[in-house]
Amino acid sequence: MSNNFKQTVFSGVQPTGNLHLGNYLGAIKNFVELQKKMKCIYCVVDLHAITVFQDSKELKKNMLETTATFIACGLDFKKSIIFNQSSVSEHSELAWIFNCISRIGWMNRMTQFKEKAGKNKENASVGLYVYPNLMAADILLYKATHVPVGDDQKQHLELVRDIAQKFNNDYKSDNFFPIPEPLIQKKLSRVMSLRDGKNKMSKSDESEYSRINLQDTEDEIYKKIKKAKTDSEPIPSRIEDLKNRPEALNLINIYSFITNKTLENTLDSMAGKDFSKLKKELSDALVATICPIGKKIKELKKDEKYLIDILKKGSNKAKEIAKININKVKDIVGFISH
Ligand code: AQP
Repeated sequence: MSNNFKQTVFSGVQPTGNLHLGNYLGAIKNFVELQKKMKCIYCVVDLHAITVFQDSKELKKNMLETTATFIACGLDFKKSIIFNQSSVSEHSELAWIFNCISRIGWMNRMTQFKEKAGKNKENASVGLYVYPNLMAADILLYKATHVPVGDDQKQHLELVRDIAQKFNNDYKSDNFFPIPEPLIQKKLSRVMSLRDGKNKMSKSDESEYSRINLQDTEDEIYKKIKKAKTDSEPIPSRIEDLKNRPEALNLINIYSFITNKTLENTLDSMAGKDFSKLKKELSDALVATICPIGKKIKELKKDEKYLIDILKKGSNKAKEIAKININKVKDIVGFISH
């Protein structure tokens, strides 16, 4: 169904703190590749961020930092649209319409809400509960056909597809919204915590040692990898033998991805060795990849005006598309626009 649409990429990142290796390898690296071949729209999703309380000064700082990170990782604001979500009010308008399309049963199946709300579900914000409907609005407002995300967002993307389909069916406007395709890295779809290989690397993990931040110094990277949890077994020669060793698998996966090797190649060269050799090589590779990005982020952060200007220009471009599409949606729904 999406074949009739102009190929458009949309994705967002929350300005909720230091971006980390998981955000980079799982999502942003792919954003950079895609801008070489498709029209891309990348958004700093501040409306999503406030589903969990954010200090207003911190939020502003994080907005600029995320924008700086986009640029430092290689996004080109002349080629792609880079903007902040709250400055294009059509996101919220479409999200409301989708709140009325989406079903409570669908929301109740979302595992990320259950994880983030934890035991105290009654006290979670309503925004956190309907977060996936806003995500659907972000993507469909631009009739995006492709969405690069980490594996953790797969379920939300399926919901976006259901919402698009239901809107098209309910309003008998077949083919109005595309049914967007998730673009999930096959080789490394989920970077796991360095402290617990069963949980994803995440900004909100209390332990700094669970993640490599893109602004970490050389020393911090060496220290964190040295302390990364492994087990007492040596590196095996077969992938199957990593099945019940999540921390070992995570380090080997990151190493293979970042050095452009297959998992088999890594195991061939490392089998029988203990983790200290892999950790040393992994740290070297991470320092070579991450430190130049971190340095660039720190430089860019000094020029707030430049970063705000990028967001402003991007928002104006995004608004042009958003206005046209929201007016069509309003017409389909039966609203009278003035
Ligand atoms: N560990 C990860 N591995 C692969 N991809 C990941 N992403 C996040 N963590 C990993 C992908 O990064 C993009 C931006 O994520 P986000 O900031 O919008 O939200 P998130 O998924 O909630 O990220 P965090 O770091 O885990 O934040 P908190 O701690 O606040 O929940 C998305 O495409 C995501 O898939």
